[in-house]
Amino acid sequence: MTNHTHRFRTTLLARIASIGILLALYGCGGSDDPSPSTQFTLSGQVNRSSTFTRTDLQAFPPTTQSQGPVPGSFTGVSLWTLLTDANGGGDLTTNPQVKNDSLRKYVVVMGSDGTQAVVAVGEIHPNFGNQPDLVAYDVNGQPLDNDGFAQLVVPRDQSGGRYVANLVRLEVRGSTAPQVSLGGGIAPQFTLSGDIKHSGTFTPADLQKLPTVTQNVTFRAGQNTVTGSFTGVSPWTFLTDANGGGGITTNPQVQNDSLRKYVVATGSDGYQVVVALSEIDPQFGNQPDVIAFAFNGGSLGQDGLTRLVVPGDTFGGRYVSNLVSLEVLDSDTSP
Ligand SMILES: Nc1nc2c(c(=O)[nH]1)N[C@H]1C(S)=C(S)[C@@H](COP(=O)(O)O)O[C@H]1N2
Ligand SMILES: [Mo]
Repeated sequence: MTNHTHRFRTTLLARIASIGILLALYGCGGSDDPSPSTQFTLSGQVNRSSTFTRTDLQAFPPTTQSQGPVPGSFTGVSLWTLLTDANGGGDLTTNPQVKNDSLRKYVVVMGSDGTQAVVAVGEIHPNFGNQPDLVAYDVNGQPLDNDGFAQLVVPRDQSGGRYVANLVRLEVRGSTAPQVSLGGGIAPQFTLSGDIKHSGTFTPADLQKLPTVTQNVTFRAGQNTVTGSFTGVSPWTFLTDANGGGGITTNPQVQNDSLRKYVVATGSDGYQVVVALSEIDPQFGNQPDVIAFAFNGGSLGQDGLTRLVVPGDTFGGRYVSNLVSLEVLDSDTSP
């Protein structure tokens, strides 16, 4: 080895070392880089805004999830418990004047590196989606370490995009406005609007230009149990297909795009629910929701011309009938 080469290598090593130090200082790159969080705040539509440390999280009954897209056995507190518990948790705000008010809410989960994901409250509500999402503080019996003191765990997602590490903030949002009566009755069409390339109005005839799907479902409505088959289009197809909205990116390289978005479905009576876009994104929740125009091969009757169908939910609260609006919103830009 000549001196020249040796000097070059030394310089190179020094540079690599200094880049390493810079990366360590600024925490650039993926979720395994430094700047681990040691606490997060829970705020927004909760009666108890507060800060949570590892010790605070350990005060809740622990729950463990070992299945899911990210390997490991995660232990933490159920996201539902954290948001709703009236003692240690957020004690989620609900307006009793608004039917199923909690279904209009969603939580924005934020990491120290700016990663952000939406979970709909309906998604984790035990009566509706009942998803076992966790705020984990241990993996395989050890603290998360580089993923911060706490990480969101969404065990039933297809991939790990919503496993936001280094949690710094959980914010509950949604409309607190009383249900506006839009008059009710049979809505002839619904409007697609918001963060979508092709806004417009849609009738069942428009939906029939898209591939149709049929889902056999059972859901509870009060004391009744409804069983039957709904036919319509998948809302994911509707939002991404050129014959529908066509405006949600499906590029797998920018998969985090959809994680910040949610859909507000409104009925002709002003009844409103939120579905996280990641719930219906095949890469994440992959839920088989339907924008239905037929029930058991016939009309929807007094449920109107179109109805949202959420087969994964136990109760029918998110089965918004007489759809008048589907709005795609971004948690970054619309509070
Ligand atoms: N537009 C509208 N859709 C709605 C509701 C409502 O009040 N308005 N109630 C929801 C609730 S709480 C339930 S349980 C189901 C009832 O479904 P069913 O009318 O088929 O029994 O509809 C859901 N869809
Ligand atoms: Mo209901």
